[in-house]
Amino acid sequence: MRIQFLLIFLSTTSQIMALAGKNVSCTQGTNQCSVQNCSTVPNSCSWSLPQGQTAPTCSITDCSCFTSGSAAGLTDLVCQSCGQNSAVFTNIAGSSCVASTASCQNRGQTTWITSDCKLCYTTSYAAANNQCINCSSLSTFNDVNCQACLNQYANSQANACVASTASCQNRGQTAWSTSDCRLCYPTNYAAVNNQCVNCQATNSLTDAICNACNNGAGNIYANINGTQCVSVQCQSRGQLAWNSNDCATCYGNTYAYDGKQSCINCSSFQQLTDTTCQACASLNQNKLYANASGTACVASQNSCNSRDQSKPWTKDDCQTCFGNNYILNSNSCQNCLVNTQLSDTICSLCATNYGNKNLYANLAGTSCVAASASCNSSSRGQVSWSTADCALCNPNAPVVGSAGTCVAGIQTSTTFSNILIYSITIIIVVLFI
Ligand SMILES: *[C@@H]1O[C@H](CO)[C@@H](O)[C@H](O)[C@H]1NC(C)=O
Ligand SMILES: *[C@@H]1O[C@H](CO)[C@@H](O)[C@H](O)[C@H]1NC(C)=O
Ligand SMILES: *[C@@H]1O[C@H](CO)[C@@H](O)[C@H](O)[C@H]1NC(C)=O
Ligand SMILES: *[C@@H]1O[C@H](CO)[C@@H](O)[C@H](O)[C@H]1NC(C)=O
Ligand SMILES: *[C@@H]1O[C@H](CO)[C@@H](O)[C@H](O)[C@H]1NC(C)=O
Ligand SMILES: *[C@@H]1O[C@H](CO)[C@@H](O)[C@H](O)[C@H]1NC(C)=O
Ligand SMILES: CC(=O)N[C@H]1CO[C@H](CO)[C@@H](O)[C@@H]1O
Repeated sequence: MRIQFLLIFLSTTSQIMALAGKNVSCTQGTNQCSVQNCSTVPNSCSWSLPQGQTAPTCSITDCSCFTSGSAAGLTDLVCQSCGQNSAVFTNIAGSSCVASTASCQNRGQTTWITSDCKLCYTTSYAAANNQCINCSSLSTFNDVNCQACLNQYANSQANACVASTASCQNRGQTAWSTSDCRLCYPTNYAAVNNQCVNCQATNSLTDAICNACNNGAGNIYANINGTQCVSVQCQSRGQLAWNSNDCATCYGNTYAYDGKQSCINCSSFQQLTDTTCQACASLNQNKLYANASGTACVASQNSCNSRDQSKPWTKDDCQTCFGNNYILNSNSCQNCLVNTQLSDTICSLCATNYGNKNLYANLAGTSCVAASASCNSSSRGQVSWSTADCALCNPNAPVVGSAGTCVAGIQTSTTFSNILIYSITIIIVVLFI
């Protein structure tokens, strides 16, 4: 009974003593402590004039009218009256009294600091540019926000905060490291000459880039055109001798080692030599020799351009090396398409080659003609001349003369001019008589 009474007494006393709000200053010039003169209050709270005081000093009548942390409608004035210790400002939501260094709702000139942001908003907030930002829903990724929220930096694409050792965007004096490049850039980057370079690049690659991108192991050299990282020295070959594998790796798979000191493009069709063609043989269906113009490797039996005496020419090689208009004539290749020094032998071989009947050289040796026998009288033997053969063999003597040989048709006109001279002579004689 006694104990029960004591408890009731104590609790009643403590309520009376602890729950009356502290005295605060409301609007001057009236005797009333009211919502109008002080501030709004949470639902079941009210202002009152403390005993022995005169307005504008007022206090919250009973601070148990709200529970900090789950209230609604708190004001700084309510918190000044009821807040515990230095929790004299309402948070932004008006749900609890907090011990920020200045008002949350009426900040005035006081700069925001992260600790106040966390008290005034929630712990996911931080101060950036004198504002509180919600780090849980960051949408602007810049260095200021990333520093405020995570003590990090915005990546180069500004779509995430990253733990680089310095800013990605305003690097200042801090040298780039490959680890920072990888954090700051979207794909696989590496630091080369204090810059971040893209390891996925397919142009302008150098040995330094390939080395950095592959951490000094594996494909640490750039190929010749800088499109790929490869395992052998290409751009910085120095005195190192080439071989066919390295030529293909460095220059591309149409390249082969020329056997001397360089790599050659086996798909090129210029200034080819036997050496070139032999170096390229495995890439070129074993066409071992350069043709006569050096514009193709061909499958002749022997060299086209420097054939030694012990390797006689064949008709096939003549054509492979020089072209289909060539025939073999006493161990040399003869072009049928010439207009000088043609002989019956040449014409006959060319006629066979072309499948025509121009078996004989004309008298001047300038073309092959389809005469019925040689144009050379000593070779012609017993075959008598016809007008057709005369015309074909020698356009200047297209007629068969009385001696059975070809003669110039002009003989007729010679006769005519003789007649003319006779006639004129006769006329002159007559005139003088
Ligand atoms: C408010 O002021 C009155 C009169 O001066 C005083 O008796 C009372 O203790 C004060 N209340 C508080 C909580 O300080
Ligand atoms: C902060 O952002 C998170 C995530 O979007 C959200 O759930 C939370 O409500 C935000 N906080 C405030 C106070 O708006
Ligand atoms: C660059 O070289 C590679 C071989 O290393 C080759 O495959 C590629 O075709 C070359 N690209 C150009 C543009 O020359
Ligand atoms: C090799 O030569 C061919 C023909 O000239 C050319 O098309 C090709 O681009 C060359 N290859 C390289 C890698 O230069
Ligand atoms: C060499 O070969 C090329 C390609 O077949 C051809 O165009 C050229 O006419 C040839 N040159 C000779 C002299 O035959
Ligand atoms: C004609 O043929 C003879 C014997 O075959 C030869 O000696 C002579 O050089 C030839 N004359 C011409 C112009 O080809
Ligand atoms: C200055 C001021 O706002 N005074 C007001 C105090 O509250 C009463 C009513 O509660 C108003 O009538 C006064 O105007």
